[in-house]
Amino acid sequence: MKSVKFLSCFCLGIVAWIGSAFGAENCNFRRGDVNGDNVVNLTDVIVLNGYLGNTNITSTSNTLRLRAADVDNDNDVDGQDVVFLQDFLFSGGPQPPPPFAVAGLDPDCTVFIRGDANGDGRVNSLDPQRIVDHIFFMNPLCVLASGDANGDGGGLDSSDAAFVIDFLQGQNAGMKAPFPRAGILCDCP
Ligand SMILES: [Ca+2]
Ligand SMILES: [Ca+2]
Ligand SMILES: [Ca+2]
Ligand SMILES: [Ca+2]
Repeated sequence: MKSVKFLSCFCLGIVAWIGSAFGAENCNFRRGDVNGDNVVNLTDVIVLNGYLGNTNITSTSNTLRLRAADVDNDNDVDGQDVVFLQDFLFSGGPQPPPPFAVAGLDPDCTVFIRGDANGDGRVNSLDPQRIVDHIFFMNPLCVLASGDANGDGGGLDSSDAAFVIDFLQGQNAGMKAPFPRAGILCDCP
């Protein structure tokens, strides 16, 4: 029954994704640009506060760009990032670490949440869609490990999309770490 259910979800997903399948995700970000509008301002503080105030990991609201939300680059997303961003914007504090002046990729360690394939800080119905987008439509995930929902060592396939669907339906034990708090993937030399 589980495989039938997954196939049903899978086919519905294919229809839903077909329109956006060829628009590759832009993985570059500016640290502190929490809402991804390429400007770092008060709106980002508000969005970050909204995210932190809603601790429901499966919520479809209060999402953000998780990598940009680690404003102080300490590999976690928490209240300290709000303080850092406010200090920078309004009190002459230091600017966020790179990438900041110009959008780019994280030069050292990238925060991610397992199962949060689209990097919006939540694990919800958009994430199995994003995994299939990666597998079948050549739209690579920005952080490959985020899509390895079943935690089988980095392999990414349709079983990871199924794992997220089962998780959302309360039918498995849930994700391995990092989850629900962000963890890190280091590409350091
Ligand atoms: Ca912004
Ligand atoms: Ca942080
Ligand atoms: Ca997500
Ligand atoms: Ca996997």
